[in-house]
Amino acid sequence: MSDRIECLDEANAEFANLERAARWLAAADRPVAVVGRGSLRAGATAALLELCARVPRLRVASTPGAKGVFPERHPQALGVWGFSGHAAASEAVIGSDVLLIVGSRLLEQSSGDWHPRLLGPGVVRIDLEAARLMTQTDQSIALCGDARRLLTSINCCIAMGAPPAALAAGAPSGHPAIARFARAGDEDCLVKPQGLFAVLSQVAQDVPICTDAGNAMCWAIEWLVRDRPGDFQVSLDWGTMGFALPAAIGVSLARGAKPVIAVTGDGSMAMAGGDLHTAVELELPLLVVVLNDGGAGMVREGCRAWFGEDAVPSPDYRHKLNFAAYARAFGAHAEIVTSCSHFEAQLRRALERPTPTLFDVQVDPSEVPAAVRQRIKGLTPELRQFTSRTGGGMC
Ligand SMILES: Cc1ncc(C[n+]2csc(CCOP(=O)(O)OP(=O)(O)O)c2C)c(N)n1
Ligand SMILES: [Mg+2]
Repeated sequence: MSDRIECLDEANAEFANLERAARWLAAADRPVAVVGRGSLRAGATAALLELCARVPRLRVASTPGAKGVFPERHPQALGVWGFSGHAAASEAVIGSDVLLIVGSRLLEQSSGDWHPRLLGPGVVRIDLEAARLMTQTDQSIALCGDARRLLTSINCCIAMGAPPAALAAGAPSGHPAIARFARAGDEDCLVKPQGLFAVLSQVAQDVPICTDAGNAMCWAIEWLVRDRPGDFQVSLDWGTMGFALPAAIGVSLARGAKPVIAVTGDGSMAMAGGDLHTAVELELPLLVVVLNDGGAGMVREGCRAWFGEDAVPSPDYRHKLNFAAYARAFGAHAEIVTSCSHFEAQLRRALERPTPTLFDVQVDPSEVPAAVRQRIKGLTPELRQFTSRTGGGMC
């Protein structure tokens, strides 16, 4: 009997919290949702879209690893909050009056370096793990359980309440990277990575993409637009070089040998490229895009900031690798790419090919992702005394 009363008490408490969360969201002036990989696992996309329709002022940012769980071309999408994310998302999260956090562990990469805004006021946090939720106060609401179920319940509460608030003029504008695509071109036969990701966003809209540690990961989080949950895979916690190619083989097999794209660096490909042999043997329609910048790009600027021009070991390779020749030796089709227009044409063809294709893309090494530049600030001589970092590495 007491068990049943406890159960009823818990259900009543949850309902009161759901109702309060719904009231906060519906009445907010600047509501923002941060959606993490928990929403992906819960299959919460439809519930999030419904919430957006019911709360037209709501803007939605995803964490880097959950890119695509909320369609980035949606007018209420903010892009990515956290590591290598978008300034507009960061401003919106920090300036929000109600912040809904759905299924995120809020680690370094997904918390904006543990930004104090996440501690309240006006925070509604949904998580499957009770231990991750903060103690509830009158400034915050903690909801423990499946993200899809709880969001659906919030939607019901909003539906039972007042009609949705009017759309704030000019507020939602969609993913910030889309507006910049047109400006990212090529120069001097070297491909701008931003332009490359613009092409991937447009031509490979429905093709899953796995990205490696290194600059590929940063460019992708910032510049790739994803609209479907599960179409973006990245090893963020471990940041392991060599993740993308085997991950892409796994995703392709899991989806019935469908095309999948692995975006990797020349260093990562030198480490784990042998897996291309598996893709050739399995006759998978895999596309491997190697950002060939002649070195360990992600650590290049950091090394310079820390050790100067004569860093040992040098992040630049003495011998630029020829991955087209390497791929052909395995029996894959290969292209050397020196412009975005060439890449676009060849990408369309490769998507029709039933077997692996490798693109050896000659990227401009002088392009440094914003996230890397940001981190290097902590390595500059003036700031060295305040940092606990002991080397020039980025990861
Ligand atoms: C297994 C492993 N070793 C080392 C690192 C540290 N690390 C991160 S990025 C990077 C350089 C990656 O070079 P590349 O694959 O060419 O990518 P780029 O940044 O040049 O695009 C290194 C050494 C790591 N993350 N994982
Ligand atoms: Mg490289």
